[in-house]
Amino acid sequence: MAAAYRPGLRLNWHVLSPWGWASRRSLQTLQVLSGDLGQLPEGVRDFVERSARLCQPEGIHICDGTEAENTAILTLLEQQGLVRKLPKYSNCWLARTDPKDVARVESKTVIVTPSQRDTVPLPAGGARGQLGNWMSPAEFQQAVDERFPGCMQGEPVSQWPCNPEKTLIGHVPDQREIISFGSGYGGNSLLGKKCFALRIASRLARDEGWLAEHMLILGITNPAGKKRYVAAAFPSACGKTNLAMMQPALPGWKVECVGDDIAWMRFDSEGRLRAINPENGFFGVAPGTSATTNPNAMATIQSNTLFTNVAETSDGGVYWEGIDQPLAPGVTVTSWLGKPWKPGDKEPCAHPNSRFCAPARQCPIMDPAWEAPEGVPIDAIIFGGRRPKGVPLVYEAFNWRHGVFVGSAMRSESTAAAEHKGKIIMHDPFAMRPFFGYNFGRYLEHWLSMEERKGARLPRIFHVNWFRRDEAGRFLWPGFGENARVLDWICRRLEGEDSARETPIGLVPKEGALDLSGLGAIDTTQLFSLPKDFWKQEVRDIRSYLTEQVNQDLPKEVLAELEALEGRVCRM
Ligand code: OXD
Ligand code: MN
Repeated sequence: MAAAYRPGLRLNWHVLSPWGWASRRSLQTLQVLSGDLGQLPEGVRDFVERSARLCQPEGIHICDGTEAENTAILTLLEQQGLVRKLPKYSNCWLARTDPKDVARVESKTVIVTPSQRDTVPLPAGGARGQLGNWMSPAEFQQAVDERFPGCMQGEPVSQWPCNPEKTLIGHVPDQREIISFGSGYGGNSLLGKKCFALRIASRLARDEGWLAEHMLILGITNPAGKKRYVAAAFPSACGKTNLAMMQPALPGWKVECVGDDIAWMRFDSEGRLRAINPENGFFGVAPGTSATTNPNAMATIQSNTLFTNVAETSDGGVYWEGIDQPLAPGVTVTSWLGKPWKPGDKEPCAHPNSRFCAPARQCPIMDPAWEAPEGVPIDAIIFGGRRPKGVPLVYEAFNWRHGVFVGSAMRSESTAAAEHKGKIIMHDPFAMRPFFGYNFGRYLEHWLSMEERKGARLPRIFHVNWFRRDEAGRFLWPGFGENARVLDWICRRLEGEDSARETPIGLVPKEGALDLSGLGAIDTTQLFSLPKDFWKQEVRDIRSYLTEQVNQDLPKEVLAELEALEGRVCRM
């Protein structure tokens, strides 16, 4: 199962499976530029031929995945001005996209099923659904017919071919198909990532009894040599990559990375939940990445890396907000928009969703088992979000069912990874809101059903928030490598340590149970405070979200957990 997705420097067809069209040009007139159609498995050949007839490219290149091919494609793209070599590093490249094609477009991402309710719950009172976009097969067929015929004809007119007005990312889970049009950016066009490994795979997982989740996977070893693996779900741009590659600030601890974005998990014959990372690389947000926040990512991206929409230095390097590297005297910066830029300018030099795409094997702390087909055993699942107020640094769910509720109630400040504007607190259940491949109510049922699996040893569930601020807006917790202190407490809880006290929202570290040695002043009272008014409002918000959005499909167990929380908060 491992390595289904191999991000690399390659061309993207943008089409995995067009379905239905009028044949315009016969294949005889199409040139196979490289490779042999006859050598392809029948189904693949059929797909290529149908796609070529539909899209009418000048020629067909059958990828062989070799380094020579990679180099040839890069050379071609360089000649065409689509990528630039970054001479400061080894085999690193910069691509600047059309400024209209810079992030996932959730509003144009659809799931196609015969019945709307198979894709999304029907919201109460005619409210606008926020848990995915459904399109009927007929409407989708029409959309495909409008977009694909002849779409590969002729020379591209811009440096970055895209069609923002017509962008459409379609998924047909019943056929396991993905059909993407009009965008060349990230999750819209790296179809193995969000489209397959989350949306289609979550549906496969439900049908087959496993889980496909928006989670990092890391191994953590304590000073005594005891190793545990945990999986953690945070919404986009909440520091998943930083946590997955963390350099623990606590002496003697070691973190090793299995993956930074997606986990496929299933129970093995002994009842242990085992996880694999289905990706082969990292596609991380560049701004904020530095030798302080993520030294392992910085080491990973020194070679064989494709950067998009970062700024470029005149000495052939990359630059972005928070890179924390002084510019050498005389070195100038060109922004992601190709304009001269200097520190202090109002506009950022890199797009907030600019990225690096690098092979995972280059990360200095990849776990020895990161490609093990049987996966690594998961002892804890951690949910989290960017919550400036009210939510404590860490708490543990009372049990699996409560943990599923905690996942359903996740919220976070919005991100630049998609098209959202401004900093609002958005609901993002299980960090999967943009990635559900089927009705979220049924997804909750699927999670709840794990409890009934015979012999399943369920991981414990935790919630973390590294982003709480004081009244002056300052972070209350240093984050990054210091988050190892929270993982330490989680590991001790897994060992059965009696180091938690009960609160209305879950179990938090007892006084003195969190190792804060050498950290300086930390206001633990504020960090763990549970303001009653905040939690009353939080419960109201969760209730209106779940009852409005999940409506008839909300499992009664989740509603019961919400009501239990409501009762505990009222008695606070
Ligand atoms: C990502 C995301 O990983 O948007 O790119 O979550
Ligand atoms: Mn992600």
